[in-house]
Amino acid sequence: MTDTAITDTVARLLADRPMPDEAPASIRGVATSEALEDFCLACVSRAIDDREINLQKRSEVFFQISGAGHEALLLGLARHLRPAYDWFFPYYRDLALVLGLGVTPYEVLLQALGSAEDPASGGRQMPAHWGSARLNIVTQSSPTGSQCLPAVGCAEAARYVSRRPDLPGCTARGDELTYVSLGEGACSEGEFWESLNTACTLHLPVLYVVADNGYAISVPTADQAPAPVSDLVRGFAGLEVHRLDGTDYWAVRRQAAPAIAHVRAGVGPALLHAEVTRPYSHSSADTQSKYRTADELAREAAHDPLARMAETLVGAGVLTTEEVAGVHAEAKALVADATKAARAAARPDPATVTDQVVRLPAVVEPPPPPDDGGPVAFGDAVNRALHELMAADERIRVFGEDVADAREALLAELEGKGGVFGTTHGLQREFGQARCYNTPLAEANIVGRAVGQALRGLRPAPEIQFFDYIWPATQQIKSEAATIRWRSNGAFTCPMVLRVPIGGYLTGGSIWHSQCGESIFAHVPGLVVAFPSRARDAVGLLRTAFLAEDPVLFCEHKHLLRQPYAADPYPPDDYVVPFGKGAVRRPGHHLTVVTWGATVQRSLEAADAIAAGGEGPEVEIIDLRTISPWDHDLVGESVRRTGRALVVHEDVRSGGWGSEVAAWIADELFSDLDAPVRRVAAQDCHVPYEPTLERAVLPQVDDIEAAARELLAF
Ligand SMILES: Cc1ncc(C[n+]2csc(CCOP(=O)(O)OP(=O)(O)O)c2C)c(N)n1
Ligand SMILES: [Mg+2]
Repeated sequence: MTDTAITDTVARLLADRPMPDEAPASIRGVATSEALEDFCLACVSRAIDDREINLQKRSEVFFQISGAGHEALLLGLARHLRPAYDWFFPYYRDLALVLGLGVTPYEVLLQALGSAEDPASGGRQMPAHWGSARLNIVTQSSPTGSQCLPAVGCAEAARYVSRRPDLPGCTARGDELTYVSLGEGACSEGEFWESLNTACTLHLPVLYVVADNGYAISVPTADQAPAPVSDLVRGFAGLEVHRLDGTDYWAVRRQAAPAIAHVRAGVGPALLHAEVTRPYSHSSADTQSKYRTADELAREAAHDPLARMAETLVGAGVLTTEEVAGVHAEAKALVADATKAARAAARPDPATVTDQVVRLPAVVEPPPPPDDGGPVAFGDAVNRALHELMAADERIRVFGEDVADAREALLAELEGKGGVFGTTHGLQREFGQARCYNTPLAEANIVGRAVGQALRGLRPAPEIQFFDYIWPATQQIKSEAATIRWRSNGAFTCPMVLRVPIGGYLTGGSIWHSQCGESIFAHVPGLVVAFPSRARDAVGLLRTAFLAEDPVLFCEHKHLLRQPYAADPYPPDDYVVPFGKGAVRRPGHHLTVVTWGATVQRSLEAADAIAAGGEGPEVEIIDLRTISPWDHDLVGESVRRTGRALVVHEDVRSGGWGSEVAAWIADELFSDLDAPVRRVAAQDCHVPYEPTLERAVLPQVDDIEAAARELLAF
């Protein structure tokens, strides 16, 4: 069973069952042989569910969620889709689809049993979280609806790549489509609607499949929306919409074929809204008799897709009733064999559990570049670096709100916008609209589409306009981008450089344009957080970020963009800054200050005041440059020497990244310390508008100086 392709699974079920001579060559327009094969697969799919439920009761499987009731729909669709050619973002109930695409029962059982050999996740993800790099089935996550925007990004990438066949690591067929499915409950998620917006605006080849089984766990459809989704979406220009009976295999075959051909032809997206059943409870954690009557379940059973398929095949003289029972029995035996084989497969090794969280690019920092040449402001340096990087790598695409210059037709006569801070100015003019473009005003859309493009090997560089507005994208950053490598055990990666202007000290920025909050993202495994304080480091870190195979949150402090002290001569081409490597910005031997971003300069000023021109103590200033990962070695070496540590940051104090740094110092360097570890940070408060109030909330030079003096005197 181990290496058996699914065609062999079907062949085994049909081996002793030649089709009777009198059987029709086709039934309702579908070749009888195909219908028979799909019936066998449907029985295998159901048998897998039954087996897993049984194994779950015996605590061999730790969770179960079934594909029961959805089989005819998914097998009917799989017939028109191309594994390893089209791209797939399935839902957890898509067991029959993945079987139809070529995932074997053995592979499904490997995941359910949590084996190391589970090709989807190596035992890391729950059952029904599909993923097969071999078949273009993208690693699945659990948040309902979060697959939609990456699917759109994937379709976008296919178009881009198919016109540039030489991009390294990227392939496209030209007429592949992107399949994305969800339940009617998940259609309530905003990301679904954001994705439709872009799929329609760009006429992308996305096939949406909504499997409507009437319930989202216990919530009936009527509680989700005012009308069925196929009615709700009718305002989307360019979306082809079909409603179908997903329990009728033959109806699915007939209706899906033209819709899929439409999508494949590149005319635009289509949405199939299919009614299906849910004979089993939502999952092993649910008991549907608590909210569905026996009558209702009995009525639904009359539409069970397996029973309907069997009825038609028997009616057409292809199978007898006894043979139907025989197929079920053999499917069960086949799944039992697969279970046996999967039980014998290797168990995961706990020592490997932190493998594939993130892989840092192996770059070595050259000696500091010469300090000659005219200073370039932080913001201009970022702009220049983006020009340089995009010229060298056609996989890089920059997109977000206002990042483009202007409408193409007006470029000759206008200066162009290029971002609210001007950091993307001229990119559209130089590289064209395909490489620098505006998105809808929707942050999840921006990052979700980047995820899909990254999965196809591109190097997307999405921009969030202000850190204060990053939150709608949090799910895509935290639950998608940051988990893709780990949850797929390295089968998929998500390289993207997510640039975001951050921070305050703006006098007038107020709560909605001044937040820091990098600690929230530094807390997320799988995400690199860079936070440079000067132009040279911004360029070096940006270069490294585009070498990474993982998502990088690249914080560009708004206050630093134009400050003369943050300007540097533009560094030479080979200047890169490794992730997790800090820099000593001021040597000293009496106290170590660990900081990053806009508080680096404030710490330097405080240190100068304390040194009093060589009369006072010397404070060492370490600029971490990336806070995840951060440079434990540099901090450790310094604090061992000085015996005193102060962590300074602009983010709020409680739970800020300073808590992590301070805790580490206390843990690791306790015996080297001559004073407690202190923090200077923003008050636990929002950033206010009025300048004296802003000063009171954000850490100032005086605050740093006072804390440092206190520690020095301890
Ligand atoms: C964002 C998010 N919220 C809640 C959940 C918990 N949850 C898992 S499945 C589900 C119901 C989904 O219903 P539907 O989309 O109709 O799919 P079905 O299970 O009926 O096939 C819920 C609420 C989740 N996984 N993700
Ligand atoms: Mg549902």
